[in-house]
Amino acid sequence: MFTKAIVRTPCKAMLEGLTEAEMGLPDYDLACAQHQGYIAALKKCGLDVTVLPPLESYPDSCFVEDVALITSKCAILTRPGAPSRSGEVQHIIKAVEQFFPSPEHINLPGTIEAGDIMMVGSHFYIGLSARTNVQGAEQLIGILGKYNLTGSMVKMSELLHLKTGVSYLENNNLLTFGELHTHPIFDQFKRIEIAKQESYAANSVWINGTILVPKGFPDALKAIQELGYPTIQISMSEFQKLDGGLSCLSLRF
Ligand code: CIR
Repeated sequence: MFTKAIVRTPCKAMLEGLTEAEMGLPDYDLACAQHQGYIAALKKCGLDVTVLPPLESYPDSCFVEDVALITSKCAILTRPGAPSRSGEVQHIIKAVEQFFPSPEHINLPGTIEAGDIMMVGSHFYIGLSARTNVQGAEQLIGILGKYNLTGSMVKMSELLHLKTGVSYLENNNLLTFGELHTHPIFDQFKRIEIAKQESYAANSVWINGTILVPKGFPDALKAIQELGYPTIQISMSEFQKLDGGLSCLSLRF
């Protein structure tokens, strides 16, 4: 069970955030309203939410998931592979230290963005993407080992982050999209394939038995509900324009 979450309010500079989505610029006020809806959903799932202030110098800073990995046993500050995002890490340290006073670090030449990390029990799958490299993944696996946790690498070639195309819903259920649907490393899971036109919903989030699903993806929603999960739909359109999935907006632990 998770009890806490950390989020960061979007900044006005989010309009300059990294994106390959070609969906137009986000509407800042709508993004803030959607962010409020996201926080309300986290609270509804029983989480205590720490809300950090906007950081105008970092357009992508609301995507806090990428800058730290928080497990039940340790916290690890990452080293984003996107140069414009590397400075975000120093701004999350204080919030993380409130819960884990001595967080671990990933050091260059290693890079990791935690959108590339998927937790399955005590095991962590680490996607090798344009943002996360082998050195970063090796460092992370070494750190996890100190806490009796394990990790393995997942080669990827198409998606931004591992969790862009795969989400673990507990109970052996995995939402998958594209190259990750057929990836042999996930053979032991029950895989629920999300179609291309709804691929954004492959990033859905399990929180204490409920699945948060982005709004507007009816087939994905139905498939998740048919597995027996209660769901909460969240409007994410303004974050989708920045390639930001539902999981990216929070650290959950
Ligand atoms: C970026 O490209 O870094 C942001 N615009 C989106 C980050 C999405 N994060 C995630 O998937 N974990």
